[in-house]
Amino acid sequence: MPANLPPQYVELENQYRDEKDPKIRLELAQRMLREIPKHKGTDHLVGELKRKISKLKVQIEKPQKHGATRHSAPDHIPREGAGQFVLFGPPNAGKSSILAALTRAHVEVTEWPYATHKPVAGMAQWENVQLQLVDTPSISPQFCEPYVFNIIRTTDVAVLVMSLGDDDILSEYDYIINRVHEGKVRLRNLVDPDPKLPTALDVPVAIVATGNDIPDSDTRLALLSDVVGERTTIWPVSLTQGTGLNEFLAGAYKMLGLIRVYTKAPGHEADLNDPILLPIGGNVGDAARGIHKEIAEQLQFARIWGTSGFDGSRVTADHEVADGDVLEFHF
Ligand SMILES: Nc1nc2c(ncn2[C@@H]2O[C@H](COP(=O)(O)OP(=O)(O)OP(=O)(O)O)[C@@H](O)[C@H]2O)c(=O)[nH]1
Ligand SMILES: [Mg+2]
Repeated sequence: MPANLPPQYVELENQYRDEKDPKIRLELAQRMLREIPKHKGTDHLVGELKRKISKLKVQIEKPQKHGATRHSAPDHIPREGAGQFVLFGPPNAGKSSILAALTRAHVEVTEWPYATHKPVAGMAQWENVQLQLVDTPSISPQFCEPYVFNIIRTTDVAVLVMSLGDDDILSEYDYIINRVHEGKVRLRNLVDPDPKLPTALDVPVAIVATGNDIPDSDTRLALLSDVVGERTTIWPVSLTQGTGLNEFLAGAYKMLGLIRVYTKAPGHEADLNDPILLPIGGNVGDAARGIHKEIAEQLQFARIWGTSGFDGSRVTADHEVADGDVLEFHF
């Protein structure tokens, strides 16, 4: 086994080994595949992971014996786009309104609570990137679908949605954080670290505060900000006025820790609508692999244009790329 596996990978692998639920195992294996550095030394491991993923998919889709229909809880939403953001929180907070405003998904927005009873995914466009938003049934003392915790546990970023029209915003906040913790989801920075668990398994979390147009919303936002402090970001939005949504998408994208690079053919302009997404720290070889394995294998050098001062310089596969770089591959 190659020695240079990142700690996130090793931690995911430990969790994978202990996990019994095939759907969560599938999600973990897919995350491992994304974390693994792709080079000759890891080819074997990548192949093994892909085999595991195919097996798990077959296992999940296989109908049960005796002709029974499988009624499994919808606790796995396949990730699409640059990253997945699961919206969760108390009833009537505005989760479905956010999907209605930013995606084409069909969701039910109502004045009464508990309108959403199953998860719904939709794609939001931010600049030239697609972000997947997932609406979920609300969490409250009266009603809670335990599968929601599984959906939150395996997402890229969990987004707590709270309403600034809610007089009990602080007790709602406490309730949700504790309830999610009881559901065995560790929201990064919002709960004390568990010494028995690696912190890389904590789910990154941010907060969207809806109703920024409602009277006294400023006061409630100040109260919430005091409690949350520096632990995570709060994005105030108003769905009726359409404000704050772009800031939310920009910040959400930033939380994914990705960079965008573009490719061009010699003598042509780069297509700036079609980025290759790489984790921060990715190199020219990773970008080539983002298009096709063979391009990476046959690559001799690349020319690079970028904000960091490169203007068509020749670089090799191990050259680290920066956000916005344009690459021209030569074989
Ligand atoms: N004034 C105002 N109303 C909002 C805002 N966001 C949502 N609402 C209203 O709040 C109500 C609940 O919105 P939903 O999006 O259905 O809330 P939810 O969190 O999906 O609620 P359930 O799934 O039913 O528990 C609706 O009447 C929305 O129109 C906002 O920013 N400002
Ligand atoms: Mg809803």
